[in-house]
Amino acid sequence: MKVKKRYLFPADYMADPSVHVFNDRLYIYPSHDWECENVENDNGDQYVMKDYHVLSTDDPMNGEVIDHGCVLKLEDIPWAGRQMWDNDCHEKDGKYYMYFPLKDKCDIFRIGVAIADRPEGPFIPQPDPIRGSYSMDICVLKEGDGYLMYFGGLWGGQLQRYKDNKALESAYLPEGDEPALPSRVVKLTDDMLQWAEEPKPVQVIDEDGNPLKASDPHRFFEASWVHKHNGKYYFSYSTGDSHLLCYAIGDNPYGPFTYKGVILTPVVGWTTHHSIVEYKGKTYLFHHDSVPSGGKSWLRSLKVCELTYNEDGTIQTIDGIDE
Ligand code: FUB
Repeated sequence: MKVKKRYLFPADYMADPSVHVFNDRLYIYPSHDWECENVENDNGDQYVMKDYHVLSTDDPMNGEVIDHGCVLKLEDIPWAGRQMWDNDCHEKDGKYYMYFPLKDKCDIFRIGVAIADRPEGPFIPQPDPIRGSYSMDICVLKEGDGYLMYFGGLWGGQLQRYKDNKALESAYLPEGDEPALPSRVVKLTDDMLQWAEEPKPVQVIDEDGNPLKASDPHRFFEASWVHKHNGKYYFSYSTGDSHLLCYAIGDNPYGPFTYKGVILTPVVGWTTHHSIVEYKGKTYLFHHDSVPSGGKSWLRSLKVCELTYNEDGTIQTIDGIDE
């Protein structure tokens, strides 16, 4: 279905919005896209981001969107190599913890933590990444007194280089009828700075209880997001090379999640990436596309629209193309 959408921040190219409500206000934690001369490739070398901004608003469809400026940059991170991809942020005891994927000096994605006293930063990075961390695309969910981190992405996201949380000698991407590579979920330590356990796979299963196959265009690729609605957990994600945003529903934040459908059909641009948040009684889908840059996949623009549930809790599919 076609719905009214808004480009949230036309002044700059930003993508991968992670959105939370802090102090009754919506805070948007996007990636900050940069022009790049590299050839586009499956490794994502064209996504050369070097810093993060924070945006905020109290009316996503019509209100003013404030840019709080650059809150963290590559040169401030001691272990930095290149590429600051999708981050997320959460609050605990009045401190704000930003989790960001960044390649280290060996070109391996690790997950860093940076801390602020306010949701709009500035964020001060920890000297080292989370011990044992790997891959990218982070979402943090508050669950009771604790916090869960979801992460992982294929191809340039490097998830195929790991099995059982250990680096493989050679990357392995399942094919055909093999179960698709899953996203990962892990509890954070009380101080929010490390993983408190071994990450576990996030299973997306069909109505018969079988994991989605590697060849299924609806299987997980990257951009995990989890939100709650009517007591259920909604795990949503990008399918990458089939360019969809899909979702699955479960009773437990660790899964399994039963596949339910498509949230957003393909947009202009290779990537699609989102977050879903309830605010002032409405549910919003934040995402990005590459219409304003004339289709350059590495120059994306933030968008927002309302999302509608059916009575049975399923989500109405939104058209990614507006014209
Ligand atoms: O922005 C860089 C990467 O592109 C993200 O990490 C992916 O989710 C995709 O949007």
